[in-house]
Amino acid sequence: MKRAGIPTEEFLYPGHTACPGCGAMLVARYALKVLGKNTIMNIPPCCFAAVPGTFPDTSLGIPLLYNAFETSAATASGVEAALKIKGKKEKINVVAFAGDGGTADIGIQALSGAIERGHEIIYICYDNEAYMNTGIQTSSLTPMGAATTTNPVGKKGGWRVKSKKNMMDIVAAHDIPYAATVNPSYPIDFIKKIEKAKNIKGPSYIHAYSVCPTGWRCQSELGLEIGRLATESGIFPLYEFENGKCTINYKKKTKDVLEYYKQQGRFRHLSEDFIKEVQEIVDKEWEKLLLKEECSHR
Ligand SMILES: Cc1ncc(C[n+]2csc(CCOP(=O)(O)OP(=O)(O)O)c2C)c(N)n1
Ligand code: SF4
Ligand SMILES: [Mg+2]
Repeated sequence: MKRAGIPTEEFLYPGHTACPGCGAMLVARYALKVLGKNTIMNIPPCCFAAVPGTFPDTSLGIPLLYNAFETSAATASGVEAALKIKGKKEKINVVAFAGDGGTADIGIQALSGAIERGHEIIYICYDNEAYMNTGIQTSSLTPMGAATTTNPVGKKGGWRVKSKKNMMDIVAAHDIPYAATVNPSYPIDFIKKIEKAKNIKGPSYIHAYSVCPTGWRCQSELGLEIGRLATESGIFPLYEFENGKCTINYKKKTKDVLEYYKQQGRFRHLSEDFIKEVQEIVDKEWEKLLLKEECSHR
């Protein structure tokens, strides 16, 4: 059953130990609402491995397999292959659910291999933009200007000066059947994309915006608002690759980087000039995305 376009059934129950306002919990909650009970989750070390609870208690209503940090996509591939060998008639969704560190850094080789082999798995990266579970260390998805414990602010700078790795482009370069960005601030778009990922033949990749009030030094009750700012500023655009075709799902770019950055303590040390530089990069990336869409639909 759906209410206002959102499935009403829950597979993530109260009682978990995530921080208030944790975006990863919303990402998992929405994804599981669509995927349902016939789902197996493969989870590497990350916040989401720590928060559902310790045996025999769990706030997850589906089976899960904990895997080594670098092996989420490989483990999910193995589960998918094993289910085939066992001749299971009913469709079981095999999901890898990993953080940005576990995806863009240590797990990238396993992810690349799984897509290349064509396993029917749904890989969800919840991107909270740092290694949060071990104390807010920089990952290759930490945004430009952010302070982390490995990029601490000092008199001469110290914060991260590089932009994020573009995971969507990396998976698209594998000719993946389906890849999409999702943001819990846009639940209907989120639900539709998980439905597509569930029904597509072969591997799919979901890149999920995931607010972390603890690591981003922002107010926990502002998570959804901050999420909207991320998309409305073009910092986290909503788009998808469907059999090579790129479609932007939200085209109003009405906010600027400053509005988004000033909500978060991890950016509070930045000068106006630095933020202008970030704005130029975001604008350029947005133009490139528009072109990608135009070219792929020709
Ligand atoms: C091989 C290996 N290296 C390091 C760790 C320590 N470790 C556990 S969770 C974690 C951080 C994970 O970061 P991310 O994937 O971004 O997920 P998040 O914690 O942010 O949710 C690290 C470094 C580990 N468990 N295994
Ligand atoms: S540190 Fe961040 S990602 Fe981890 S549980 Fe807390 S809010 Fe969620
Ligand atoms: Mg992370």
